[in-house]
Amino acid sequence: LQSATSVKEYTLAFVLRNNEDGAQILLGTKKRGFGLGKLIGFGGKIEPSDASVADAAARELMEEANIVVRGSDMQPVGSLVYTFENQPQVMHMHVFVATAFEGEPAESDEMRPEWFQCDAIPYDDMWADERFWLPALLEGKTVVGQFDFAQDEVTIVASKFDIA
Ligand code: 6OG
Repeated sequence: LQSATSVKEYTLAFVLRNNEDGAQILLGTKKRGFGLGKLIGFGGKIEPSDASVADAAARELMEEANIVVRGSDMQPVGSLVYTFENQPQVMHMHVFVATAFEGEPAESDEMRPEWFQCDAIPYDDMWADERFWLPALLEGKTVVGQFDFAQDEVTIVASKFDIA
């Protein structure tokens, strides 16, 4: 596994709901920047002004999907490190699940939100690591691990993760 010379902290939050169609997950198509065109959860860099990691996750959900989740309703469910070949900076992503929220998801400059059935998540449209751990999170489990990506941002060169 590739090692770090500097680490940037990120959040990633998945909002879940139950309706007459069954369990659903809120995902968004990334409209700009890193991961353009990919379907992902909502999140971004933790800012010095964020009071906590959970608050950072809540802020990103507000900015990107226009929904309100209280920091205390952000359930920490994962800690994942990403490296990219020939890139000394690594990402540390704090993963959350929220089942309580207020508001209707709405499109932002950065993301186009959409509800998906939890049993029909289009993993082919997501970062390649998600298929390995998101199903476990939907069963109430947690994940800790590392994924090393090639420069193409598609190929996973090495990985090590624990689901509990
Ligand atoms: P901004 O740079 O737009 O935040 N993210 C990843 N998520 C997964 N599952 N796999 C990856 O593989 C990822 N790389 C980044 C973290 C980017 C958002 O995308 C997530 C952030 O929530 C490398 O601010």
